[in-house]
Amino acid sequence: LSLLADLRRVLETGADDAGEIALYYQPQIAIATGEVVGVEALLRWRHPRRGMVDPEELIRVAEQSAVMRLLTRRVVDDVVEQLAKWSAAGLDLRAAVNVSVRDLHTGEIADQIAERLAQYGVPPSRIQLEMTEGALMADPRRVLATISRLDRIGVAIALDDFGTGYSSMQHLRRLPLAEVKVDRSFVLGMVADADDAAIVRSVIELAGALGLRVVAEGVEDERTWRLLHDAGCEVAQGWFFARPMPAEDLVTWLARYR
Ligand code: G
Ligand code: G
Ligand code: MN
Ligand code: NA
Repeated sequence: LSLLADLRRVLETGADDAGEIALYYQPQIAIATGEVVGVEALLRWRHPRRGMVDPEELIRVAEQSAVMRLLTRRVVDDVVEQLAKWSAAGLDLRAAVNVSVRDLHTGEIADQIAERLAQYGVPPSRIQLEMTEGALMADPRRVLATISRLDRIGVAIALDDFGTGYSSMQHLRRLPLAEVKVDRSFVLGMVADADDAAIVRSVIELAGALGLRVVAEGVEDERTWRLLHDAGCEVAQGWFFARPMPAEDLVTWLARYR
């Protein structure tokens, strides 16, 4: 549990001079036009002794305690500040931020996002939150209250890892969602497994019928990209285009991509 202690320390105000905690950004591409429509922010922790901490372990550790709130606060602050920097440089990107179950149990996150957006003069349409269906299992009423509040502020919500949870259809009907992200396990299997391909195609169709944007994550090769293109998927994200990268590298990547 010393990892938790280290995390608590590094998240204290002004304690991360070395920039141990950083956000990497992965581009999202509109399949029809090839345009970059946004980025997903993904947490990275370069631990001074352990090296790069596995992000899933980082989240698992943080989620066990109140540290998750500090971590999410840090992520939101960094992303909004980064959006303002990009905007000043003429890059009007949209960034998606992953949130955990607990982040949605109070309205605090909505207040914090609204405050930061106002402080940096960033429009709410520039930030989007990604939540998993697991968040809804724990305390559906409180989560619904929070995401309704975010929706009113103008912050869109995506349902992440879609297809891996329970009562997926109900969530799609009940929630003010803007986007569905097909879980990468299905996308990764598309080329080799007809069932995976069928699942992805039906999620694309369902999302379309419900007026939701659909993003396929985990696109690693051109054949998958083509299958998604032919299935009418709107947005793709994955190593085929780019791995998650530091903000500085993204600017270079974009310049070369265009
Ligand atoms: O980035 P991959 O890069 O390995 O991310 C691993 C897992 O960690 C994913 O499930 C992703 O959603 C989650 N994750 C990444 N960044 C964040 C974050 O800022 N907050 C939360 N809650 N989860 C994150
Ligand atoms: O759970 P969530 O969807 O938020 O997490 C996104 C995760 O997917 C991150 O860990 C990110 O590094 C990873 N990822 C992004 N693109 C690809 C890809 O093309 N292939 C694989 N295997 N993982 C990817
Ligand atoms: Mn995500
Ligand atoms: Na996902």
